[in-house]
Amino acid sequence: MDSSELKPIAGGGLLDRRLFMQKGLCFSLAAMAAGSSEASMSSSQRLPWMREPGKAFSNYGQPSPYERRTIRWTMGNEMAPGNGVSWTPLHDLEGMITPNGLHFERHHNGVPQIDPQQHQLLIHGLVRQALVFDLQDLLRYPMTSCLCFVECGGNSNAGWHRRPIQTAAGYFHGMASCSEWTGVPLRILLEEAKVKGGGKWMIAEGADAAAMNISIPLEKAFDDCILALYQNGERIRPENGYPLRLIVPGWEGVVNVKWLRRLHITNRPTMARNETAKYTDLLPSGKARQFSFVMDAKSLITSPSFGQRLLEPGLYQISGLAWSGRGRIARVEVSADGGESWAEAELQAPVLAKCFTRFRIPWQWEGDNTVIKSRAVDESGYVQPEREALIARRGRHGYFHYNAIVSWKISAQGDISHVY
Ligand SMILES: Nc1nc2c(c(=O)[nH]1)N[C@H]1C(S)=C(S)[C@@H](COP(=O)(O)O)O[C@H]1N2
Ligand SMILES: [Mo]
Repeated sequence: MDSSELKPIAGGGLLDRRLFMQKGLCFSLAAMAAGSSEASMSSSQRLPWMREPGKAFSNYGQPSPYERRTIRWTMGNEMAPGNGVSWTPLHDLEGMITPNGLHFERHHNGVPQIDPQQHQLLIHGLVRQALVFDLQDLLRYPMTSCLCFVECGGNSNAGWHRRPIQTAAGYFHGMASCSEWTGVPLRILLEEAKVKGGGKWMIAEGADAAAMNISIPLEKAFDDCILALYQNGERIRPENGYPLRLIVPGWEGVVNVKWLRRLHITNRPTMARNETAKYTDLLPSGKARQFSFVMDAKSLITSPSFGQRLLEPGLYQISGLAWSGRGRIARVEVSADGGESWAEAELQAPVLAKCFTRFRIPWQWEGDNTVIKSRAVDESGYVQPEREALIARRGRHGYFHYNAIVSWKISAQGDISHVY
């Protein structure tokens, strides 16, 4: 390959995003690997698993034992073990879908072990006809799928800390996961119940011991909410709401009520704990933002990122995730010189609304100290803010809804740390 093709298109060595797709681009590492695999093919050097029959079949697959470090990081509460969080290891994953066993978790009072035969959904309140469904009923309705993220409104909250937290990308931003959710469009059931004129809100309640509830405008319920029964093709995991969960695409996690048992149609919100004391943002004016449901655009470089190491100068692929509750990601820009210059990353198809979008860009690292970061722009024109801009807008009393640009510092030795 001719070296002029490796001419940077922005500072810090960012290369044209189409480069990886051009013929003739090969890493020198790839050539070395080919040599060694030839040697291992000779019969005298057959590795143990090539010499004897493998393991028998299994009823349910598990990851390779060599991948046992790709795990959720859990943080419980000693006083109330069922109240806590676990984070998706975004830094160890690729593509856009989160494996079910690695979907993040946020529970207020543990995971109920629900017998699906005894679970029911009630729709009542300001409706002409109150309705009760068991799962057998729901499974007969027409279904649809939505590939979308679920993100806790408290995700990335360490970004508000005065000093940059030093932790892996997923254990900082991984209260966000992305799945194919399949189930019955809520609109169908609401039309069956016939909402009365005054019905403007719905209060969704879970069957967990917290009986967690939250108010959702009916307009959204009629738009794209799903009563989800399946997650990435299989029935929803207990941790994520088995046997029935409300999916509210693009809106903060807490409205995606798990273990859904009741939808109460009302004329106003109920002012539940999670829409008053929590998930609201105290602004510099002294007023609080409330019902800030839509998750603003965010992006994050997952590779290279904190905890990984660049072993030597050379060609790398910067890869990360971007998403927006407002719709599709329009573009992601990457900087490899601390924000002096930016280049557009390649977006991996399909680019779907309210869904994780994978971005990539080739990068020639010369072995210098530098800062890499990404900036998402969504189809509404919203641009992911720098941290100072977010703080100027929201002040310093916030805890929720942090979506500022994330910067990783690369040292001349190739170590990676989190910086503001
Ligand atoms: N019934 C019920 N639904 C719930 C919760 C809960 O504790 N109980 N937690 C909420 C919060 S705050 C979030 S962020 C999401 C987390 O969904 P997950 O655990 O599937 O990732 O579920 C929401 N739905
Ligand atoms: Mo949440």
